[in-house]
Amino acid sequence: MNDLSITEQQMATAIRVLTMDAVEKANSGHPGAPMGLADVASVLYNRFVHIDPSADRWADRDRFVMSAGHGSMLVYAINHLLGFDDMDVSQLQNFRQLGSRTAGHPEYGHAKGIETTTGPLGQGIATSVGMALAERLQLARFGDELVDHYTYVLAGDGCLMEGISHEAIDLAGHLGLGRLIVCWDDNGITIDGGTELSTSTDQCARFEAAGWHVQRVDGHDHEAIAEAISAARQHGDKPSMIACKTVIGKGAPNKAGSHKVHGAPLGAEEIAATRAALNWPHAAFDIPDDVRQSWLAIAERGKQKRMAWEARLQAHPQRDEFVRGQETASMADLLPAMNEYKKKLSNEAPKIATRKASEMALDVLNDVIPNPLGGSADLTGSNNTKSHNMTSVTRGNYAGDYVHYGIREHGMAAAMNGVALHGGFFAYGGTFLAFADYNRPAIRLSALMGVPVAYVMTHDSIGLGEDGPTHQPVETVASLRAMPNLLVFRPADAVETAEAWMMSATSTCTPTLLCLTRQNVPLLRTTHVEENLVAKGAYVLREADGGRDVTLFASGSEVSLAMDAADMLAKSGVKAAVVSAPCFELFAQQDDAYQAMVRGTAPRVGVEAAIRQGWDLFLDRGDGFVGMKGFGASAPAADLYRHFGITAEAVAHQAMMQLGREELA
Ligand SMILES: Cc1ncc(C[n+]2csc(CCOP(=O)(O)OP(=O)(O)O)c2C)c(N)n1
Ligand SMILES: [Mg+2]
Repeated sequence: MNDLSITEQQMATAIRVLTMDAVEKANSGHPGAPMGLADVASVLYNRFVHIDPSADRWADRDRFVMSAGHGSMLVYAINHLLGFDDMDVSQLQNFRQLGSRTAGHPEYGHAKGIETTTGPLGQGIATSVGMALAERLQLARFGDELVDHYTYVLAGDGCLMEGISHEAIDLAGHLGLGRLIVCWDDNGITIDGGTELSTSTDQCARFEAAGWHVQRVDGHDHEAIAEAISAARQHGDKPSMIACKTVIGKGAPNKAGSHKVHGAPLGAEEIAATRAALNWPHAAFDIPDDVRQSWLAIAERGKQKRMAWEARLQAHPQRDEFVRGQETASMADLLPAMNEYKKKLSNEAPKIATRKASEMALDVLNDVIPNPLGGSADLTGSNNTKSHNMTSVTRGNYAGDYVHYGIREHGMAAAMNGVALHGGFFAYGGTFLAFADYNRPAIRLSALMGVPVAYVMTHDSIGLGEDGPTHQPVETVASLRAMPNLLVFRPADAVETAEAWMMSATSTCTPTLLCLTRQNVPLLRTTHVEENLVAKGAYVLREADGGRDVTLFASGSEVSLAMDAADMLAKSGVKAAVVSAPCFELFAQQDDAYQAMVRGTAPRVGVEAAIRQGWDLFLDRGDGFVGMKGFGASAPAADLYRHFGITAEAVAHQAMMQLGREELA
């Protein structure tokens, strides 16, 4: 054991030295956390973690999340030492440089072995809850022959101070995610100085109160760390938190323990002193063979474990089901049932809220896709997210497929990211659209990482009525449309809602967000077509016979207003086309000719019960817009639409103004 710990000490030293040298070379970065956590990480990897760098997506690998993402060099140093083929020494030497895989903060998809993007503090720990949840759910479906892994997290003071940590900890404790193990880097330091400047919380008590198993260790005592992790692993159905007392920047003789080592290079002098103190005579980026071999042995152990797992999978009666569950559903899988459903809708023309239409679409969809995982932040009955045969996930019933995330929008969104990153499930979750701001930092990471989760956001405008301006989105849709790599759908009727869900369920690297009405809307797509028109983002719903005098553009609940306005204009001899625009982002991806055809050359009027921002995709500066200019109010929906002047008459009137004509007939 002694020998082991001597080598392990050197394994930790390798992390420390690679970190300080890479940060020095980049003249930028955060040496403190990786140096302080080097012992915890070395023990964790050396004795517990099972991953195979030659098969980085192996489904039964342990998940490792560096929640304190500023400590990215810890991840890069480890992945380099483990022999990941995309993390050679040049990557470390180009830390934080354009085109390298070693981004300032670890980014999912930039390099193998990065399980999630971290950097916005608190996201990592909250995302890991979703990973640990997916692991429990998968275990319940396939058993421990196929599912036998842990989720390990390193989290700093910052992660635990962030509000999202409360939601994450509470949810994980409640659901009994026993294979989630969080090591807290209890170094008492953040950027401004000592943590006593800004917090007095007893973190251990806080985790205990949320139902976690809690231990405290000296984060530089390898045997104590190992014992704690062993105990955490064996601790039944409580998630575990290990408070690891560490010294930030450990190893740097003069700067360790100070906030000065948090986010600045050590400098040549301190680096030389650190080398001497650590008894590390090797040049920068030079790792002695025996140390490298010790790290590579971890990779080899993982490979053996992975190969044994592959053999079990091949022989497993649920093999095909397991493999299929790891993949996104294909459009071909959905088409037969969804086309039949669309046809039925066009025939029956139900006048229903799009949130209800969403539930009906999910009733069909969830029977076809292999692995839906629904949920809502305590608004199940309002978001209509629980489809007909879904059952609730509870502590002890992980066979369920519907998560009651509680009133934790932010935690829900991060957990959904974690579920998607873990694999095995198509995760969607609901709340009111106005509360998208409570989800937003995690939605942003869904988009940045390109994980295909789906957000079901109901009550999407003043059309929700009496709950008033606190609940009425006005700027929300525009702000979400501003986010790169997020598809925002605002379907007009039940058919468009079904089509939006088809796009959502088959999306592979783009999250989707459905904005759905509380109020009933008429069915506009009365002629069945197999083509998914929502896929084009916007399309001509009604062409003007004999050329357009004006084109009316609308999304969601306002499309029917535009149709009514077109009828009114017809009575005045004005030929109006109506364009339904359920997804701006998809429209922007269409070729120029298609966009030009849809936009037309006639004067235009846009209508949406929201602000105009973003509508320049369809409208020119001089074109008209009927929408909101400020916050809404509390009243029945019909009164609000009249009060704020979002009516068919107003749209028709605006069209007449565009044409320089005074009065409607
Ligand atoms: C949401 C968010 N807010 C602020 C920051 C900027 N920031 C990066 S690290 C840090 C301090 C983190 O302290 P701690 O987790 O204790 O890390 P340590 O100093 O111990 O490495 C802050 C405020 C951030 N990355 N994310
Ligand atoms: Mg700290």
